[in-house]
Amino acid sequence: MASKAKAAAAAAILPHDALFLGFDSSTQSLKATVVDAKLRIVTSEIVHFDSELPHYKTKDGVHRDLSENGRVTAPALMWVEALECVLDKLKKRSFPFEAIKAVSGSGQQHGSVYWKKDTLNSKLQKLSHLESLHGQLQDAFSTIHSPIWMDSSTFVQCKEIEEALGGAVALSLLTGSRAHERYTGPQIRKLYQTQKEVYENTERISLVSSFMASLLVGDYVSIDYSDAAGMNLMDFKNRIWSHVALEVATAPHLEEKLGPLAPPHAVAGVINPFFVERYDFSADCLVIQWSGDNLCSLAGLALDHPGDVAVSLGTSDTVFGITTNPLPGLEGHIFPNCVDPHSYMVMLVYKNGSLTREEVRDRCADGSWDHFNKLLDETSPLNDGKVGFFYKYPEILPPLPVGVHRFCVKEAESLDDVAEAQEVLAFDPSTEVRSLVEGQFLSMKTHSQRIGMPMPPKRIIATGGASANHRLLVLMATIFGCDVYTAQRTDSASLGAAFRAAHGWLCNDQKDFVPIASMFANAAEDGAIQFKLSAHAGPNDLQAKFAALAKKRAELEHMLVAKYGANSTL
Ligand code: XUL
Repeated sequence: MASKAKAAAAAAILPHDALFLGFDSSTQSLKATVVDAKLRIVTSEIVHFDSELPHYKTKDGVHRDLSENGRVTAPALMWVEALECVLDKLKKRSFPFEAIKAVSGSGQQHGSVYWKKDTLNSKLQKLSHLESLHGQLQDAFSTIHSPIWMDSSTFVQCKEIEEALGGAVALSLLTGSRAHERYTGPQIRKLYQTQKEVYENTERISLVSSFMASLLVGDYVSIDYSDAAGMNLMDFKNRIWSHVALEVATAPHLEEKLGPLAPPHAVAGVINPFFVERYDFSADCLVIQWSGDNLCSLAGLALDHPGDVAVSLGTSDTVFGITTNPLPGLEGHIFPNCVDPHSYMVMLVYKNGSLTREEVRDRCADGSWDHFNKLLDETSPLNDGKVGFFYKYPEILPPLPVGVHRFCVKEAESLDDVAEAQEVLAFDPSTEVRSLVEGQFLSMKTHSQRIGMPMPPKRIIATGGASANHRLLVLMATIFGCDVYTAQRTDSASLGAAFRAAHGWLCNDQKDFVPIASMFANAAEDGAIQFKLSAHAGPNDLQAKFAALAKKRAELEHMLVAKYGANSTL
């Protein structure tokens, strides 16, 4: 280890008896994960909203408004009660709260909470440990319906905001993303336009992350600048609110309702006496700024260098990674990295993930993954130039409607003109299966590069249900040209929040920013940041051929978007 790195690692030693608590306030549950000073998981606990807090009458943690297409909300008070509930569960197990040095958390991104006028003075700063938290805050919100990331009812506001800021690309260059219906700015604008009295009766707007942190501190906690990039409101390069995005494009007097921004590794405050009295937290336990769930997952998967990428193969497929050179445009999302002030997290979300793979499996492989894998083995990498686009659901990346498009690109490595690609109606089952999975990874590679990810990546950590399929990982390693590791834990967000609690505590202790990599360097061998090497980068010549095929596929995609493209902002 170089001496500078050695010094950093020495400074990054956590007190040996310290514990750090991370929460994940997600769509369906609130999870708590505790790690020790060597980053080993000590314990975890969870509260499921539907089954354990049934009086809020949520389904999958949310309320879908049947009277309004696309409206999805959740009751903020349920998240308050869940916090008490998860801590009560830990207390029942005699968990030693007094050993916790710092707490942080992860919140579902984009969701917003509207605090009613006078709540800070009359309620939040006056919490009594003799009464429940949710009892004291039941009248604290100007609307009990908090819009969340699943909401897609703000199409009109997205258009208005993009127009006000000079178009979708201009908005993306400023805020890191074009307007999206789930993003907080369009949600706030809609509230201002349709429920003006609620907007005017609001003294503070929090994200789910800063809301939960506010409960722990007993004061309004700033929005951190990583999660703030999911709002279409922040100048993401300078990490300051954009006056035009706020006041001109979204709603008047918004800046005073949002309060200041804070670095994600900063201390938000010390824990409120409510938690000291009720649960025996130490009075000097720090609350570190909470952040968005995807950002916390990046920390939980120990991505700590530019070129580190995570690919989650789930209901929707998500790709995120670290770069120092983000390229904002019409695709994807850019956020300041929550554990490194000098880099960014770029993220791509695909609607067609596992459910689309399952549709092809059911159609071509009798519903069997074994059969699906056998079909994959019957074809060779590059699929003889057979390329497919499979959209069981309207896709956002690229914006294309439901449909399947199949092409034969004669000789992938020698064809210069995609016009020579021939569209066909059907492939045989094994070609179909390979064109699906190769297509998904080729698309991820192309779009990652387009948004500024270094290519090839340094390494990929694969997560999500489909990462259990080794053949998919081998293909991923070949197409991206890097080693692929697996992390089977599904709680990277709460784990990342616990790591961030430790990291924030360290930065505060050192009175300076400490690179998280030096904290990871001191983790135990059996700590929570060990990953299994699952697939080696494929041979170079094959990687080069895939790079050529990726180019062809991108041209075909461009052609499809020009022909069928939906100008969707979902
Ligand atoms: C990201 C997004 C979701 C939420 C909920 O843009 O909308 O991933 O963060 O997990």
